[in-house]
Amino acid sequence: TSEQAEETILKRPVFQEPKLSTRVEQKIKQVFGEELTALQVVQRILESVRTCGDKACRQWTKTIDGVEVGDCFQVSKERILSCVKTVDSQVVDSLRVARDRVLSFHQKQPITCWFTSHLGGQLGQMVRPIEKVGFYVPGGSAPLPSSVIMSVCPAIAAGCQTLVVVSPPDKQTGSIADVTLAACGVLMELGVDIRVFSIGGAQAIGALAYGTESIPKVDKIVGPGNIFVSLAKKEVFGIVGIDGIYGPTEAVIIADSSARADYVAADLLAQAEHDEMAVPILLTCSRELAERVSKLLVQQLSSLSRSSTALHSLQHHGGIVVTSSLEECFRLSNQFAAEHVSLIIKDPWESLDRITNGGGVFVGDTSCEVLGDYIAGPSHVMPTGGSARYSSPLNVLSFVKIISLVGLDRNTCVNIAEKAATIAKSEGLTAHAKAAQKRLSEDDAH
Ligand code: HSO
Ligand code: ZN
Repeated sequence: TSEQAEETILKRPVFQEPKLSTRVEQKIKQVFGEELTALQVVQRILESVRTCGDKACRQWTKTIDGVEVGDCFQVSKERILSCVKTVDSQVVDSLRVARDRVLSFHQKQPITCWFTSHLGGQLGQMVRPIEKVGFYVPGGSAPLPSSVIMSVCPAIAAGCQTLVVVSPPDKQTGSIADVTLAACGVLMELGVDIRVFSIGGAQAIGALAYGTESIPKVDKIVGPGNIFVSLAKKEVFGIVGIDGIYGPTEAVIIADSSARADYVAADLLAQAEHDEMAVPILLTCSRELAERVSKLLVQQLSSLSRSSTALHSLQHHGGIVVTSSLEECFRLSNQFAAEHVSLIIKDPWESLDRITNGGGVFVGDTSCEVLGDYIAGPSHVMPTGGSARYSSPLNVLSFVKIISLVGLDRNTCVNIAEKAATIAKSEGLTAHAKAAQKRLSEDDAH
């Protein structure tokens, strides 16, 4: 019920460092020789990267990832382009279609310079791309070529010049997955220069924030990562910009009796297979739908390659909530502010006004989240953990700065200078007051 859900799956803890698994705790003890919190680990790594550059990066990559990097973290252009040729051509072609759609979507985003004369002279804004951007592409349990497309395309649309992709090398192969490199190659086909480095974790964030001998310092770091990456981004914020702090992925499906239960079950499972911590939630006013979905989840689960991950996510972080009305579904969904909100209801377009929070809204059963994950158009990097209450998915605005423009004419200057001087005096800033008052008479001696 709604009340139970509010107390359980929809209740978010205030952001706190999650408890580390015993495996990770043991690893920390082995690497550092003592028990440390995740934040302490991150602080040590960042400090060593700041002071020792590549040498520290090489050492952390060896001790943490178990990979020996040679002279250089950078993946050569030849290697990237060869992956475009060797990776399954249907995958590469699909990545090209995704690239074109995602780029085209972001090129349409209306972010413009504007000027107005109604306050005297010209006031307005100029828009300039952030020059250098670092993209963190997680390695983890699956290679994520889609994250390359979904993070970098909005930055290309914004006109950013230096694009630096970092991703952890795989333990077995010692390299970034071929398919992830192929995604970088597909973007390079557009004529943009992308530099790719085999480095992950907090050391990658440190390298991008401070710069090392081989890895360039950037102005902003974007993209999701594990808890160490997220804490590192928080730590370097200020030295560089960041897009946000991402937690486990979340989906809320709002469905009524008109929904196809098999679609709803499939969409919940797609979310659940990401991660044991992933959050798949169905909010419905139809008990009958809830029961059918519940049965189908069990049936569909058995055929999945990651069924144990999906089961854990469903059992511990997901659920089906039966509400008394559709209105109640929207209330709960807005309160939860999920990364993804799907509307599988009759006349979904009529309900858009009811949505106040959510990273992305997926309208109707032809717009399932999975299409958004890979190819629809908007970036799949969306706010999680309730941050959709105040932040947005990656988009062109994430990669530009607005520069305010003040170009007053003489008349306006004279009209408002006295008021400015008055406020300045109220602040006790007499130099400010004088600088304003000097503008009052044109024939003042210089
Ligand atoms: N649903 C994920 C994105 C993703 N899905 C990548 C598959 N690959 C977070 O929005
Ligand atoms: Zn997904």
